[in-house]
Amino acid sequence: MTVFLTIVVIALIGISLWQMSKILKLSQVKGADNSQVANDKDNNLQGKLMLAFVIFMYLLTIYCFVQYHTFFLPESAAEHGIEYDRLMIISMILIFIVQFITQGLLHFFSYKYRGNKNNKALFFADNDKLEFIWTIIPVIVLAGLIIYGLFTWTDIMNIDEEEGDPLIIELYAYQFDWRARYSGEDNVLGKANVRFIEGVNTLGLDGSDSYGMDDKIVNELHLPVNRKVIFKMRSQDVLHSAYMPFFRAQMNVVPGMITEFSYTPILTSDEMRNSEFMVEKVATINKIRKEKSKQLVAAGDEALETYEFDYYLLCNKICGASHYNMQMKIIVESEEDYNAWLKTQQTFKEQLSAQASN
Ligand SMILES: [Cu+2]
Repeated sequence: MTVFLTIVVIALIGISLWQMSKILKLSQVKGADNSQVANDKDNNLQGKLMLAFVIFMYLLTIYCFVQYHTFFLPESAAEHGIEYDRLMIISMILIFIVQFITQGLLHFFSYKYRGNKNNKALFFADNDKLEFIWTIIPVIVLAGLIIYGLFTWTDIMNIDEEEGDPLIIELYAYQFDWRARYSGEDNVLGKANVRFIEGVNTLGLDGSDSYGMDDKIVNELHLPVNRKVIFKMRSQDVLHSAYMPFFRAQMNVVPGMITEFSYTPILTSDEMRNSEFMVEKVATINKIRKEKSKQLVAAGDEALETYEFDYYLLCNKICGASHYNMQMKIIVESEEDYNAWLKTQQTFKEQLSAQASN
């Protein structure tokens, strides 16, 4: 309702301004310059505005980099992310250089050659050499960038299950949480279907498929460092998106089909926590939390907990009311720690018999 009223008020103000400008035009003194053609004074003003605009944009860009550079992600925690970041930075640098030169020239020439009654345009038909240069250089640069990008993309998206003893894990999304299913001793995920969902069988595993019996369903994703993981993603209800920014990974999770992504984690949670970038970032966050806690305590509320960094799997598709809170902790650890943790988790078969004995 407030939004509607605001729109109505803005529209009414607009209409009254328009009407006022009509009245002003009618009341203008005869003989004043009311021509629709720009005169030298208009051209001067517009030319200077063009120059001022590009200078403002450049200053804003520099300011944003200085002010917000801490919001960039740190080095990639997954192997393919190094290539991915390189492609990103090369593309960004190229775009920046080209835009800096072309936009600068565009606005500077608009200013320098702004309209003037005494100027006469020069007739200039064409210049083959110039046209050749400004066609061939972008063609070569863009083709190079596209080919490089395609190679990087193929490299990242190529999921080879035969290569390097990968760990197979299912990521299961539903409104509004995640589950991970480890494929167990046989490293093969059992078949599943939404129709089988019942009781402890929250992921709809097919009871007649023996591959599924040793599967382990958990709500915290543990990954051994330096081992390739293949994620097979399923959704129970709507479109979700598995987003792991520190691993440079994002893949849509689509009901009715299995999507895949694969990466090799190279930095453990501890290593990332102790990196220079993260130590500084966490210190800043905790400083803000401390300040906020003071206010909360003064108001009789509980103080905020001290923040500690952890990787998270997030949902990056607005999938409903609690989308913002759809997350699962990811712990990257040594092979031994991972194995020890996995041992403590119940298999699907154990879950079923626990349910039966209840
Ligand atoms: Cu979601």
